[in-house]
Amino acid sequence: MSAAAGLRFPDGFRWGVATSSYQIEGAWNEDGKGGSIWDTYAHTPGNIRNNDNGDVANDHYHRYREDVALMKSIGATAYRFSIAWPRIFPDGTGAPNRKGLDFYSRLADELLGAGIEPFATLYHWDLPQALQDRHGGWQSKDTAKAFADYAGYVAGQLGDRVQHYFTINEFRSFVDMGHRGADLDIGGGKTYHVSIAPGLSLSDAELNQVRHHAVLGHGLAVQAIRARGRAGTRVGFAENIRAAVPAIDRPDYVKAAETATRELNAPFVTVMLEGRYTDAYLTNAGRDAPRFTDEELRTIASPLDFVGINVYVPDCYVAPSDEPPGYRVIPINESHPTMKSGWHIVGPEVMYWAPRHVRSLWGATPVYITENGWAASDVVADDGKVYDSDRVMFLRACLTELQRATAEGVPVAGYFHWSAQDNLEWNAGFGNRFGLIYIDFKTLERIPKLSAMWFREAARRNAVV
Ligand code: PNW
Repeated sequence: MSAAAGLRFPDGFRWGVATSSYQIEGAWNEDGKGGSIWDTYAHTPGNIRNNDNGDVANDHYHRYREDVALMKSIGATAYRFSIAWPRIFPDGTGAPNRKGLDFYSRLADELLGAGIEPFATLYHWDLPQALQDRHGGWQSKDTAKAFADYAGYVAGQLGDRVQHYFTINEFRSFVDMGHRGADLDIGGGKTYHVSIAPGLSLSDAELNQVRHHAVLGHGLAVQAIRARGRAGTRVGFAENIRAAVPAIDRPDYVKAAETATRELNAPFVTVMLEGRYTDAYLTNAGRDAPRFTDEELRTIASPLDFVGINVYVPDCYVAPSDEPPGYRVIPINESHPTMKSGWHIVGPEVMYWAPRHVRSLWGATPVYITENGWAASDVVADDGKVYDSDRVMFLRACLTELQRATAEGVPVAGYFHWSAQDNLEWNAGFGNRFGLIYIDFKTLERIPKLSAMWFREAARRNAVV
């Protein structure tokens, strides 16, 4: 027995894989589906590398049976997928489209039949275009209300088979990158600019208001799901938390990292778990602060059954400081390793610190790692196999850190790898591969990679291997 075989996870730990609707489904205009802001964005030349789009993508809409069988074969016990809002409400609101719902109903049945627990995300960025056109999408509170109606409807319809719901995936990504564009720190003082659908460039005040509407939509959806779901329905969010890593594991550094994490997440995680915007956030925003009521804050902080965090990268490394705000962000060396996507600074220790901070700051229990993954330039070798040794290295390093958190009592209930399969990596197109399963985007053939074998073995032993 290798030493690593001793790194076991708690009993009942979920070994999951994750995807999202626009990135894998295809069938963009079938069975009554309405257009989404991603259909519009991807159909506009120049927005996506190679002008790739999700019209066909992995054709998962037609191949979901094969995909569920593959997930089973690689040992997944849970699957986090997203529901495309415009399949259910083609116009955003109004009459539901039965055929759209039927797809997710069939998918849920297929998963349960394979012994895989379905976890549904209600919003993974494919907003009905009709809502963007009608009132500027998330710029309007009406979108938050429409989202709650849609979320409650789905929970009512699927709640007999789907128990776990994530309201919104990555508030920070879709709000900030979609409504402003974000400059990501890629080390050496350099930044990388990304912009995604709907591709707006709002003012500070407008952006802060969109952020507020997004967390309000989450809170309203939590209430709607509770009202219309079944007994046993559980709900939370899935946010790419900004986790600060203490440069050194020493109490003063850890305190600095916790302080930084609370402030860095002020517009999203912090307000959803505390029911207030931090003083520093409101002071810094000044006249551009969001407009809100106390009642809205209570809605935003509706009690949750779990917290989901997407963990890829350390947001920053910090040291203590005697000056306010009590921490100092350390510059990142230009030589610091990054993964293929460029914006991914490699730092597996964030997989320990992120859930630990969530517990120490907010006492949240349980925590799910709703995404973690590695972009690579995978190729098919002469023998027809895909040897993603770099992804295996990353997986082992991240799960070793996660196991350390669970061994110290941080309540992590499961891990979802991003992604089950290679897919449309938003504006980076099909070139940035994140899957455990390789997709040949010409033939749509699926090939489990070396990392899928690693995942299966880890899931089977419930341990780092
Ligand atoms: C997440 N960034 O997106 C999403 O939830 C997935 O849909 C996506 O495919 C996955 O991570 C891999 O990228 C992000 O630029 C996209 O900082 C970009 C950033 C972060 C998250």
